[in-house]
Amino acid sequence: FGQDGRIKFLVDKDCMPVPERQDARSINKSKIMSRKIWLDGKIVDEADAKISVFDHGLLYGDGIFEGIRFYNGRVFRLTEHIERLYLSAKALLLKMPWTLEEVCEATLQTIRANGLKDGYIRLVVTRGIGDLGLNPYLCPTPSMFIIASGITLYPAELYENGLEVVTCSTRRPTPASLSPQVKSLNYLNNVMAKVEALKAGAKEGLMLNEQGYVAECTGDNVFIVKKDEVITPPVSDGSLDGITRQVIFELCSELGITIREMSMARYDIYTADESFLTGTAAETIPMVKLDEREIGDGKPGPISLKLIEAYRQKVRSEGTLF
Ligand code: PXG
Repeated sequence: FGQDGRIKFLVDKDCMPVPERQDARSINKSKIMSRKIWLDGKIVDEADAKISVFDHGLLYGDGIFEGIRFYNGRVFRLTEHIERLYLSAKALLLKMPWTLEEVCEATLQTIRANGLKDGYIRLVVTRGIGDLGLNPYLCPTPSMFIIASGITLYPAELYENGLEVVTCSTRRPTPASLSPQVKSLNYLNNVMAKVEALKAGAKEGLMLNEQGYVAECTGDNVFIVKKDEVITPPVSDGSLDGITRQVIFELCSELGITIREMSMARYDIYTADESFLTGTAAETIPMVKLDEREIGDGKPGPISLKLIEAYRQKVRSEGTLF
């Protein structure tokens, strides 16, 4: 564990992260042990936060999640995240046994129980306990658990120097299958794409849609800057309708920067002046290389840096107090 209490990862020669400590029991004995989890209405110790092996969230990936950050004693865009959770639930015919307000309050309660000021929330709703067999109607009650902890997607120096990204062969699924808007517990396309990127020595992977247009990265939305305009693919090209993406639209409008949506091919990123990625976990981070092509001069660009700074200020000054 680092000084911030988060698990630190070493990177092996294949660029596959391995826990610094392999023994899960030794991990459990350390300070992580003190984490409190909200589980179906109760705050319990991490060691007691258990889900049945017959839960369809585990058996079939039948469930949904949200990732939310809190900064400086405030949860950033709490309502938007919980609203998106409810939209995912609706798409999956998952009947939430709690109101939106109750889920917001449970989120705040979890943060308070862990005594944190800054961190990351993972909110998971599973279909619940059922029988073997896909039928979700045999699972009477969904389960919800909320973890308040930390998350570090990329090393700190990459926020200064920028990320190198490679294109993955794993595509974003077509909306004719499960919509990419649903934050479901089946993230295997993204996990496999991430593995491809890590195997190639990159920290992040670009995912295309079925037609070969840019959708997004494995956990972040993609933006380019060209001739002082900020451009991002429409969500209909296969990205998640990111909440951080939405904040970039707001910041551009506040700062007088032109922003628009446009379908893009990899060529558009290769030849852009600047590029950056956004996501709750990733926050805002410059992308300086794609598939060995330097983007612009290969350094974080001025408009990206301006937006990144504005984002940092916004997250620390807005949000739901807890
Ligand atoms: N695309 C995908 C596929 C995502 O999962 C984003 C874009 C960014 O959306 P927001 O709303 O966060 O701006 C996400 C969300 C992780 C992790 O552990 C990543 C996300 C969420 C939860 C966990 O890497 N990204």
